[in-house]
Amino acid sequence: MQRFNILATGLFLLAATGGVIAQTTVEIVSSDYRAGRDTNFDGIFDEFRTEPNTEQFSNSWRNAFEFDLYEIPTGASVLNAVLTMRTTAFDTPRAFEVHWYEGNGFVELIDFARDELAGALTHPSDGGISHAISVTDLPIGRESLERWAGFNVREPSPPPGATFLTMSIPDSFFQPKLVVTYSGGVNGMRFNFDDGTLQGLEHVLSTPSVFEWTALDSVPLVGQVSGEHRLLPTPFNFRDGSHDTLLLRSSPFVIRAGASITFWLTGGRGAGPDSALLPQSPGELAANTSGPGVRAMGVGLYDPGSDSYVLTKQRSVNNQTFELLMFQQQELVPFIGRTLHLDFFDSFAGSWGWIGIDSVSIPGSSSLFASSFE
Ligand SMILES: [Ca+2]
Ligand SMILES: [Ca+2]
Ligand SMILES: [Ca+2]
Ligand SMILES: [Ca+2]
Repeated sequence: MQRFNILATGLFLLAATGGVIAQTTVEIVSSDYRAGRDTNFDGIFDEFRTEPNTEQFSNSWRNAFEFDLYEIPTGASVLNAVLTMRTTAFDTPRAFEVHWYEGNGFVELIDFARDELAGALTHPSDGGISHAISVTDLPIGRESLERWAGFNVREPSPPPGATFLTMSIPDSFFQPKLVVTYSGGVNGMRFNFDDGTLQGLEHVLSTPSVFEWTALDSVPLVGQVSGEHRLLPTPFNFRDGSHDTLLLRSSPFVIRAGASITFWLTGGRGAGPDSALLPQSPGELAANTSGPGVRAMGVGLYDPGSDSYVLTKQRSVNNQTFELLMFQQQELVPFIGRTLHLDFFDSFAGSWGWIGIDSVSIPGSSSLFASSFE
């Protein structure tokens, strides 16, 4: 599961000025991690590996993975960044390369062909070997790199007849990790719910029923993205049942250029392919899960001026795995400078009639709205 672990916060370093600079170190696991192959060696990657162990590279295969820099505030100074990974090989020694690119949260076929050398490594002897390379000099977490750091790994010249060089698979202990130590920076609005509260999100509809989203830490069926808490419908045993419509709203923020709004949802899609219409305004939502109006589950960018949703999203599938969804910076271009809210809504009941929420990030847009729950 993708997650962010704060290894150490509140470490203090005496600065040259005599002041004190807070340092934070985060260990980030890849948000996406896949293997891809160039089947005809023309430099264009053609297919993803579909087997569950996506770790093989060398020959025509490469691995790529992207890290979500969610925990690193906008404008922070990166003091140290180290990429760790583990390879296994026989027919050693083996020489391989790590290349860097600016990601977008998902590994796409084109990402396997990105060329910007971050480090050249050797796998010296038979068996499993852990590697660590410094990537501090890459623009990780700075203003120039919005949210995602991507890497691909390749073996340019595998020895003839050699067996594969492999990396530890996603979700395993030795999968690639990015460990970043930073100081400073300005947080936008971020919601991880790990203090057990809504962290300032507000139930908008006036009749908070016995059934509503709360920050839970003890539901074994559902994973988490950050920490131990995520918003789930409560009581969770009633998650598929009928209820008054839930509408949870952020405080206002200003859309800024070059920033995506991201959030992770678990649970259901909310409506079948033939009725996947999402509301164009909060007023279109049914008052409850059997009433007239739109019955849906998802997320909307709410414009109070027009009382409408300028963009909406829903999950793509029904399952308990958290899915990363986003309003990408390109989608947000028409709304730069506008003051909007982020809404989560659920007016849908039935099989997979629930959603859970974690790790919401609205990038630093205005210090007026800076997070107060760090
Ligand atoms: Ca090809
Ligand atoms: Ca990508
Ligand atoms: Ca959380
Ligand atoms: Ca529901």
